[in-house]
Amino acid sequence: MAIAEQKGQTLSPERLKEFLREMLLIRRFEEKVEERFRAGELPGFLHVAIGQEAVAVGVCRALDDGDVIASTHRAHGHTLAKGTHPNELMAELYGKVEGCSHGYGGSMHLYDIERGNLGANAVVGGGLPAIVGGALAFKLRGEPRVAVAFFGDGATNIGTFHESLNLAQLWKVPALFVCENNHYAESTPAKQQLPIEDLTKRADAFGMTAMTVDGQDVEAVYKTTTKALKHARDGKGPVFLLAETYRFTGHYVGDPQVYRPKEEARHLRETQDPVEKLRARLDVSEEDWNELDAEVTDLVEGSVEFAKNGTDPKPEDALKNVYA
Ligand SMILES: Cc1ncc(C[n+]2csc(CCOP(=O)(O)OP(=O)(O)O)c2C)c(N)n1
Repeated sequence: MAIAEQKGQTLSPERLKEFLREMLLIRRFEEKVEERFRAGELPGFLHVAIGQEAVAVGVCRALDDGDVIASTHRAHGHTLAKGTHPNELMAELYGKVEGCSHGYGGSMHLYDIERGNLGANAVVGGGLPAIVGGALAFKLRGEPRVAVAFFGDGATNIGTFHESLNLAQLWKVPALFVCENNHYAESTPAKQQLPIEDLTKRADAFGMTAMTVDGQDVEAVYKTTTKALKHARDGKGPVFLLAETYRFTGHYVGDPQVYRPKEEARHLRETQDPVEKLRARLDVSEEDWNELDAEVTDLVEGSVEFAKNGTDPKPEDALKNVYA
């Protein structure tokens, strides 16, 4: 794609259609994962980010190849958007050697170093210190790269969040802190866990530049991220990017969601769906939509096949790669 388009402020309909395809791929992937998990095929614990796809795609599309990310327990979308093939991600969820973490990780420990994914984290706030370290390395080596941490609103209550922002700002490292404010931390609504409403005030406390964006609008996320990355890459220091978003499902697959009104998720799906919003804006015809949907659905079905035919890790290899 043309550099001017990649870095500029205008996105062509073709490029936006690529964003739509990617969001739809993440949506279909997570729907399938939820289905296979409920069927008892996937080990472990599962969090999907259905409703939050525009943040993953808008941020990751704005990155350069050398930039790195770290993610959270809700990591499938970030991982796909950073370039991991659905086959490798699905194989990881099935615990297979062919998975992106070779079957050692599962949903909450997705790694893909080759694609600049420094890993998902089951520990809330766990990715932020690694991102400060990565950004410090880029700065010390004089490399024009940015390190990006994804985390939720709940993570802004965690010590590592404050320590990371403090050092990042002090050292003026090229880091981007992307807060996906979906207004819940597990079952706890924002009002019961956050002492402030405007989370950019968290960044103010460190004198850090902050930006806010509608996390349901992928183009807006892309454009704001582009600005934030330029700031960081130009040596002006880290940026806190607040993306206002929503999760349409429970905290985890199986969550009975007794902590929120039954109609809330339905209402959010009807009014805040990032995929539907872009589809409407691009005025995608029924025929084009069906074609796009069939293509990504095939890819997802293929990833399940790939994963099921994968190799189970050997029990004797369980302690390989354990360093401490
Ligand atoms: C250090 C730590 N504390 C608590 C937990 C349990 N826990 C898992 S997810 C979660 C909520 C996190 O909320 P948020 O950061 O807003 O992310 P979201 O789930 O909304 O994506 C909590 C408290 C944990 N995994 N790690």
